[in-house]
Amino acid sequence: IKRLAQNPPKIKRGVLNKKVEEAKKLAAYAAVDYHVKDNQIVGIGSGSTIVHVVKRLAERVKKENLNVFCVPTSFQTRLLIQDIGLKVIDLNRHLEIDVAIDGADEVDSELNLIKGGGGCLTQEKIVASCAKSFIVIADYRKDSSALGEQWKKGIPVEVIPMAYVPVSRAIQSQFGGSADLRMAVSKAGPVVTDNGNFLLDWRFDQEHNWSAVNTTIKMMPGVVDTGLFINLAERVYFGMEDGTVKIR
Ligand code: ABF
Repeated sequence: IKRLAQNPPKIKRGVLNKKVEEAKKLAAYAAVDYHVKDNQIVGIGSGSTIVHVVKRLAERVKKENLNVFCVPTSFQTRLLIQDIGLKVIDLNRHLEIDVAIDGADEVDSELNLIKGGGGCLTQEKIVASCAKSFIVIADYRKDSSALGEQWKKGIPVEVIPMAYVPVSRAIQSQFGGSADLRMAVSKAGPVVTDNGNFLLDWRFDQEHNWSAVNTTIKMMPGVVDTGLFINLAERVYFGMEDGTVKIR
């Protein structure tokens, strides 16, 4: 037992990663194949699951000769779209998006989402709210009955840099838990979003009325937006461990 504890079998992580990656791909392909049609404006979210969306979309555009324009939700996604040869369009050119597809950090039984683990929540929420239909894709680990059950890193809140301390204190005093400045992996400084702002990660210690919490936090001076996506998602595709896709 001691030897096993010192040398844990390495295979397991590789197998898990492969399963998770396959689940992300399944969800992404299902969403692109069902929801994207010719002559559409498509919002493209951020994160690792979205990479599969971009690949599948590029495949379909080539094969079916589709005329699709993409609205990215982050700098990373813009590059991804451009590199693969898809057409990019900005919101100031086209106000209405036919369908937006994005990942999530956690999805509860009522399709409330925690997003922003990747730091792109504000642009993601803008694009989602301009879409006629907002579709979420995720692997099975994100499927939850109540927020906080699976995702332990807290709810991200994007703040104007000078406001991070007052906002953090206000969140903690009104709702408890701890709202901490997200630091870069190097610890050299805070993470800075595509919009030049900071992020707080609020680890809550009880269940809340998420719609009310979202509205209250959003009203705090200095808050740009929260990673709570309430009443936005129309449908969620979960890629499952057994190779199926679960739709909620
Ligand atoms: C974005 O990417 C985020 O809102 C969410 O934080 C994250 C999900 O990442 P991944 O697809 O890599 O799990 O959609």
